[in-house]
Amino acid sequence: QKRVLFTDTTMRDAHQSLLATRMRSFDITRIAQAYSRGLPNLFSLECWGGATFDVSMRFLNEDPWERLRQVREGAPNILTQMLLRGSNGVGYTNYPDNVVKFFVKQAAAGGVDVFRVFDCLNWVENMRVSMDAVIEANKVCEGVVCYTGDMLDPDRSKYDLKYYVALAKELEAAGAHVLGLKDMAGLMKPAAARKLIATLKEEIGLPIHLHTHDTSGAAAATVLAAVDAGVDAVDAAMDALSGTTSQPTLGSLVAAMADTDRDPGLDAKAIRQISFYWEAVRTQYRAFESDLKGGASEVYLHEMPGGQFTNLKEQARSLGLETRWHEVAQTYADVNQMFGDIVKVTPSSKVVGDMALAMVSAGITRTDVENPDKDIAFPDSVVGFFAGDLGQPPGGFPEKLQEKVLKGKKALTERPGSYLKDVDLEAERAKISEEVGHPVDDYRLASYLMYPKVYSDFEKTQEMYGPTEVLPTPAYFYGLQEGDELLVDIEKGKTLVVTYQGRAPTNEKGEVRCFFDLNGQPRTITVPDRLKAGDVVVRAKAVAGDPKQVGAPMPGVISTLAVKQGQSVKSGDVLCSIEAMKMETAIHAETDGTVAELLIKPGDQIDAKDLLVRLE
Ligand code: PYR
Repeated sequence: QKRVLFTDTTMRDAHQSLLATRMRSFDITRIAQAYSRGLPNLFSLECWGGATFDVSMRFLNEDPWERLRQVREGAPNILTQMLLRGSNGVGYTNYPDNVVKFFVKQAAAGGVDVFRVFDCLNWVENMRVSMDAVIEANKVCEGVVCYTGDMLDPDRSKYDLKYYVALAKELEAAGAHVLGLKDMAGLMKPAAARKLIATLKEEIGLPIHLHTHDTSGAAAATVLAAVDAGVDAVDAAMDALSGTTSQPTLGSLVAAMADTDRDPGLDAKAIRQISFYWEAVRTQYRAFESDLKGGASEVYLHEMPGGQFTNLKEQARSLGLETRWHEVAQTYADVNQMFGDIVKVTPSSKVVGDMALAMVSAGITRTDVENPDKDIAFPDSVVGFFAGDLGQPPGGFPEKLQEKVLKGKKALTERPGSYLKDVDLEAERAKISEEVGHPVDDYRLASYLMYPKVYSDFEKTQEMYGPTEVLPTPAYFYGLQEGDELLVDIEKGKTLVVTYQGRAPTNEKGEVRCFFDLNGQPRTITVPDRLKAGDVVVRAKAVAGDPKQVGAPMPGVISTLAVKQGQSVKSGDVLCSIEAMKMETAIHAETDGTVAELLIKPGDQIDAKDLLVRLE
C-alpha cells in the first residue's frame, strides 16, 4: 500500500463552508510560501473556483485571477486545484460551449493544475465539454461522482452501489484521469465508504480522490474507512478551519495514519504552524461565522451541502423563520423526495432550498404542491429546474409535478448547452472594453462572460476606490477609527504608513473628504461615500401577512426593477430582484394590483423585511 495523498481545501471549500466564502486574497496568498516549504508533499491546494470566483469580485472587490497567480507563485511545487461546475462553469447556470471552453483554457493558463469537474445532477452528458477542455489543455481532469442519500439504505435512497459504479465507468470512458467522490453534504457513512471504494477499486482503473464534509462530526471515520479500502487521495482542511460544515481536520487525520502502511508523510509541525496562522486570520472574519457550534446529525435528514447548510439557516432567520428551522429542514427533505430524490449541490441545492423556504414562509404543504388544482407561485429556480435548464436528473422528472410547474410549457430534454448559441468572444470583448474604458485581456474577458454585471461593477468599484485588496482585512471589512494606523504594502519592499485622522460630512454630491497622514505627511482625498445619505435611510418594514406590502426576504442589494409606478401587476409577476447570499433572487407579487409606491431603486442596500413595493 502506498501513502495517502492529501488535498488541503483551506483556501477554497473550508472558508466557503464556514465563512460565507469571504476569505480575502490578502490572507490566502501570503501563506502559500509556507505551504511550499513546509508541506511540499501535499497532493494539491484547492484554492480556486466554486463560489470563490464571483464572491471575490462581488463582495471583496478583488480579481480572482490575481489570487490564482499569487498562490501559484507562492507554492510553485504543489499542484493547484479548482472546483468547476461542469457546464455551469463557476456560475449558477449553463453557459454556451465556447464560453465553457474559453474559461477552462484561461484557468489552465492562469495556473490551475487539477480541475475537479462535477455536474449538479451527476449527468455526464453535461460534463463532457468541460472535461474535454481540461484534457485538451493538458491538465489533470478529475471527473466527479457526487454522493448523496444513503447507499446502504435502498428504501430511503435511489442511489445504490450499482448506480455509482456505472457512473464511475462512464467518467472513466469520458477520459477522466482521476475519479473524484464528492460527498458535498457529508453523508457518506464509514461502511458505505468501505464498500464503495473497495468495489470501485475492482471495477475501474483510475486513482480515487475522496472529498467529504464533517457536518455530522463523523467524517474522520469515513476518511479512515476509505483509506483502509484503498482510496488514493483525500481532502482535509487545516485544523483551524476544519470541522462542522468544512472538511475534516488535516492534522488529526495525518496523526491518525502516522506509522501505518498508509502514513501520509506530512510534517505535523508544519501543519501546526500553518494552522496557527489560519487561526489568527479566522478571528478577523467574525462577522461571517455561523452559529453552528458542533456536529449536526440532522444532516442525514435534510442532506444539505456544507456550503448551503449555514447559508440557508441564515436565510431562514432573515425571513423570520429562525424558530421554525426544524420545519425548514424537514420541508427540504420532503421537497427532495417530491422532486424525485435529486443530487443536491450548487446549483441544484438552491432549487430545493428555494422551494423549502417558499413553502414554509407561505404555509404551503406538500399536499398543496402535489394538488394539480391548487395554484402555487413556484420560485424561478424551481421552474428552471423542471424546464430542464440544469439538465436531466437520474430517472427523469416526476411528470405530474413537472406538468404543474411548467403550466404546459415544454421542457428541454437534451443537454442545455446544445440549445445555446456560441457567443462571439471578440464582439463581447469589444463591448466590455468600451464599457470599462480600457482593453480587457483574456482573463478578465472570462470573468465578464461568467458574470457580466458583477464584473462590470467590480471594474467600477476598482476605478472609484483603487486597489482595496492591499488593505489589511479588519480595515477592509470594519473600517477605521480615528487615529488607526495601517501598514500598506504597495509592492515588494515598499510599505506605506497611513494614519486615519477623520472625515468631513458627506457633501450634496454624495462625496466625502477624508484626512490622513501618509508616511507622516498630512493628506486629504475626496471619494464617493459608500454609505451615501440616500442609502442609509432607515426604511419602513413591510407589514407581515399583508400581500399588498412587499418586503425584502433577506438583506442585500436591489439589482433590477421590473415594474414602474402605476403599473398593474398579476400575482406571480416579478417586481424586482435582490442580490444576496451569492445569488439573485426575484421578488414576486403575491396578489394582483397596481404599483402604488416603489420605495427602491437599483443599487439600494436593503435589510430583511424592508418595504420594497406597495400595491393597491
Ligand atoms: C460549489 O459548487 O461551490 C460547491 O462547493 C459544490
